[in-house]
Amino acid sequence: VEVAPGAVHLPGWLSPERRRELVTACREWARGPVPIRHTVLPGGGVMSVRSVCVGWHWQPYRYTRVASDVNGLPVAPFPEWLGALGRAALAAAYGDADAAASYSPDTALINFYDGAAKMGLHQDKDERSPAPVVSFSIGDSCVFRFGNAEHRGRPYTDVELVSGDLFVFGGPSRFAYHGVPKVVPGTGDPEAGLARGRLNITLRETGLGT
Ligand code: MD3
Ligand code: FE
Repeated sequence: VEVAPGAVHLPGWLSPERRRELVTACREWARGPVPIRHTVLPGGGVMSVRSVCVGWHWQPYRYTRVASDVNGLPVAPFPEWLGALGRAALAAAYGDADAAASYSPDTALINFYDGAAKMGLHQDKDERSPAPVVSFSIGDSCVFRFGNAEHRGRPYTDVELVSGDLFVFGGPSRFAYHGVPKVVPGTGDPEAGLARGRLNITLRETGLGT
């Protein structure tokens, strides 16, 4: 389903096995070397979601190899299988296997939402590559708010994201404002290995090279 130019939603794209595999991997990454934590913003605000990265570490508002804002350790490497999953996702969303073959995400940002966590409308502008962002949702459903690239606020479209959904944001949608105004506790997928909360995994190309 194309929600906007370049923004494609494929409900249920992740198989139950893939969901479990991703939950298992995220549990491991959440333990370290850089533990999952609430990101502290430069102004002193604390994000309600908890986050952990692999490949490159996002700290507002740049990517680094070491988590100098957490414990100073290098983040876990970005695994080859996750890049392959990103290429498969892109091919499925855009129906273009050739374009997908050159997609080489080098960072994954993992966000965990408890029942009260939200994410305000923002743009993702810290990457130096125009490549698409691939997003996987697992666990509790949420309301995902998808806006426009011009300014924060209307017009926007609210989309329900359910466990197993794939969303790809490329082309004109890559720099659109977006956020998560709420999650809906108790709507998840215990089969995936997540008893509560919502997991979102985004794959990106930082454009930073090796
Ligand atoms: C549209 N995460 O990590 S995923 C983020 O559900 C983020 O955790 C949300 O926004 C989450 O930055 C939304 C969907 C998403 C991710 C990145 C995008 C949509 C996007 C980048 C550009 C445009
Ligand atoms: Fe974002």
